[in-house]
Amino acid sequence: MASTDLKHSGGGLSRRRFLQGLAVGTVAAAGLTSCAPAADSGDDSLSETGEGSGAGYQYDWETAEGEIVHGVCPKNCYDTCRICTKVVDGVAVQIRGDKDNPYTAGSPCVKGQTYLDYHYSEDRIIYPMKRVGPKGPGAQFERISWEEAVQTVTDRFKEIIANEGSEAIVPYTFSGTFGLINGCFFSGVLRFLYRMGASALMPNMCEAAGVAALPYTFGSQKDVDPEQYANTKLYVSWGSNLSATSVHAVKYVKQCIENGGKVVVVNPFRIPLCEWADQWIKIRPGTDTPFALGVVKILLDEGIYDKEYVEKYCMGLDQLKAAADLWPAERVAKTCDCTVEELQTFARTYAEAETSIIQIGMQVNRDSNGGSKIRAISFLPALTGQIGTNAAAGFQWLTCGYWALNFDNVSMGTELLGASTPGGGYVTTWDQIKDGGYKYRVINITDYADVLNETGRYEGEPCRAVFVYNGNPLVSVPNNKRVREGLARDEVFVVVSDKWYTDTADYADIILPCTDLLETEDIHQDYHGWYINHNTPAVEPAGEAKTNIEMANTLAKAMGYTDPCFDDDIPALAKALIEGTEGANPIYGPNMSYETLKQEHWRKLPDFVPYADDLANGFATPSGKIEFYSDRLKELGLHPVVEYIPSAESKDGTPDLAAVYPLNFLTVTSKNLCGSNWHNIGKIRLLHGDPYLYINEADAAARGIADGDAVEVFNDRGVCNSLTAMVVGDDVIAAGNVAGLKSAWPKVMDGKNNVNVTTPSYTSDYGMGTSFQANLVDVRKA
Ligand SMILES: Nc1nc2c(c(=O)[nH]1)N[C@H]1C(S)=C(S)[C@@H](COP(=O)(O)OP(=O)(O)OC[C@H]3O[C@@H](n4cnc5c(=O)[nH]c(N)nc54)[C@H](O)[C@@H]3O)O[C@H]1N2
Ligand SMILES: Nc1nc2c(c(=O)[nH]1)N[C@H]1C(S)=C(S)[C@@H](COP(=O)(O)OP(=O)(O)OC[C@H]3O[C@@H](n4cnc5c(=O)[nH]c(N)nc54)[C@H](O)[C@@H]3O)O[C@H]1N2
Ligand code: SF4
Ligand SMILES: [Mo]
Repeated sequence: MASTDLKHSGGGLSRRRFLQGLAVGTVAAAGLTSCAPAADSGDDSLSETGEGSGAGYQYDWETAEGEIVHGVCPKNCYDTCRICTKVVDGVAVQIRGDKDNPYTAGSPCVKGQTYLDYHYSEDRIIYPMKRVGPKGPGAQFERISWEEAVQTVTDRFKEIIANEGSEAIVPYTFSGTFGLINGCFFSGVLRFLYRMGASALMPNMCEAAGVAALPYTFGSQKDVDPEQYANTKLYVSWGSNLSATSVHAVKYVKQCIENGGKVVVVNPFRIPLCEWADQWIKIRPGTDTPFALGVVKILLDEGIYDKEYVEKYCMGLDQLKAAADLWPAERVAKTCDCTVEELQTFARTYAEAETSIIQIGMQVNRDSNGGSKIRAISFLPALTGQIGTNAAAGFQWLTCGYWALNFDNVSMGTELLGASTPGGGYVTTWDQIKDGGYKYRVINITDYADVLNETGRYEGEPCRAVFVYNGNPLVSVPNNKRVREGLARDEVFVVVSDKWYTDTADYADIILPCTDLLETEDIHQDYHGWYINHNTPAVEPAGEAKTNIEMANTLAKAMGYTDPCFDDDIPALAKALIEGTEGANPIYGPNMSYETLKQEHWRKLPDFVPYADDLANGFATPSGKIEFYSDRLKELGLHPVVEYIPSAESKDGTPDLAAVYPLNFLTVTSKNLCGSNWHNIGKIRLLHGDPYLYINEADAAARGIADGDAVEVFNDRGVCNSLTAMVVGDDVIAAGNVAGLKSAWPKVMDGKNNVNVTTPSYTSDYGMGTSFQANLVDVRKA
């Protein structure tokens, strides 16, 4: 069987239409609430394969017979939509939002509305496959049995373990499903990998710098409930774009405005929310630290901070003042490409607000100085007494921290690996990893190109097999040309578990078919909202698809591992995850168990004020206070308050490089994809349209580039040749910066490279995360 034909058919969309789909630029405010009711999903003009009812079944939700099954969208998306599937005679016939859930009521996003197309797609891989012929684009596969697939994989793994050692088996996993059992962070699949002694992967692709930074200030991380955006007096969107990343949260920002609240945006690139904002500060990328310190200086100099609160609950004010004194307004304006007035207006608006929430986007932390940025921002709500004083005050970064479940029961890291899954938390240096008690080599996803090619930090450390599940490294990982070279090496045996012939799967020796949300039981935590959810499978797995847990248990047994843990099924793992947490964590509410969650489908944390307990009992920092000054940071060789170290590629940090490659390349999230998911699905491919490069008119003119020209974005790492110039004014992006969307599949774009051939693999200052945004390029007409 040939690899799926994915010829691009996304042309023909008008520029206006595309802008609407992308939700950038001059979009009417009404277009922001992109969470349309289900009835709007049948826009025939977008339909390639007809309306998405499973197997062509004609349904009427209200009257049709059938069973309604409660589920959750498992994608790596802020919203974690609660959805209901109607099932008739074993066939899923329609998907809707769970109307009882206020957050995602009504409907999933437009992508979620295509889940039935997705599920029943003829392109889906539902049988094990082996490659016949060469690796790479155009690879051919033929169907084999699970027995043959498992035998081939385990024979090769055993051979590698005997010859090069178990650590030469290198996993790649990230966010295909975000289920806690079948996902990547603490999943049951890790038991198999840890038992084998494979390299242990730090899954630090996304949020590691910020997760590491916030506890240095607050001792823990307690984000506000996004439903409280509606009730706050000032909502600050700081390097975020909910219109793309969390369509269901936009309504709460709208309610904030309707309730008389103000909105401020801090972002180098225009987002739809700018239409509604009282102020938009078009900050230069990478310079959030000096901007935040400039705000601190104004608050302190003008005495417009909460003195009583700071005196009582914070420590290190003098040292903070010294750090902020380096940033008088004129210097900030010059460094951040804003005006003194903009900075002052922001500072005073922020200080005056009775309540405020800073919603920090994740892109801010994907920078070599990303942890410092998040730490600098964290001082603002502390200075203004917004921490622990009101449910609608504080910050929002990501809420996973609340779900202190028994993750180690699921991964068995402590037993099998010697320590729990590496990554996130306080892990800031390789020394901490070395001292962490791991029995096997730890690798960082940030360095994946080096791991595969045995270069850099991994010089001389063999990579002989790659085991990919829940991820698409050839789309998502930085420095992608080198990732492709690594996967192409003859001596690297590649196993991919997926349901699509992704660019990565074209390098697979063996493909193992995985299930999707309609077929997979799991527990899902929100990471923006305050919900925990259970997904009930609605239908039987297609063909011979297996859940990740079934796959891992099958492989483990074939390796000869007789440990009883490989008999655990998903319900057993779900019980082990949740059991005992009621006592351990009272915020779950009464009777929290696997059984009750299964019956209730989802549960929200009870109302409470984040950090109110800390105000009463002390913060979980060494001093018990909010720490503007941290000895722990000093011990790690980092500035104990915070300092501006320019991004690893930037005008301030690397002027010589900037003379050759003068443009900051922002690679941001698409409303129409989730990670790389959906780019191969006809309707969504049409919505996503041709990928654009947003370029300021001055930069375009200097390069002889006209609107609509095919362009190449390049640096020493590679050439991204899939983009078309969208020439825009200062009202979208300033000269010196260009922006494109992340996560496009090369094979959907006639094999052209996506943005990640240009992106670097620097490690962020805190947490060893990625640095996608520290990326200097130039652009030329193709
Ligand atoms: N539709 C959809 N939703 C998703 C996802 C998806 O793929 N599709 N992915 C999910 C995942 S995995 C994640 S991590 C989140 C992504 O969430 P984010 O990373 O927050 O989303 P982005 O839109 O990529 O980036 C937000 C904004 O940061 C700005 N920005 C870039 N650099 C800087 C900087 O240095 N300073 C400041 N202040 N702003 C900067 C960009 O211009 C952009 O508008 O979204 C989640 N939700
Ligand atoms: N340039 C640039 N690149 C970026 C970013 C950026 O800001 N800029 N952001 C990064 C971020 S924040 C993220 S989160 C990553 C996302 O990076 P990845 O997690 O690698 O990418 P996904 O597209 O989410 O990969 C999901 C794959 O898993 C498969 N899958 C889905 N469900 C299952 C399942 O149940 N089992 C198995 N075995 N497979 C399954 C899907 O079909 C899909 O092919 O991208 C990163 N890439
Ligand atoms: S991708 Fe996000 S918004 Fe869309 S259905 Fe899934 S969870 Fe909801
Ligand atoms: Mo992410």
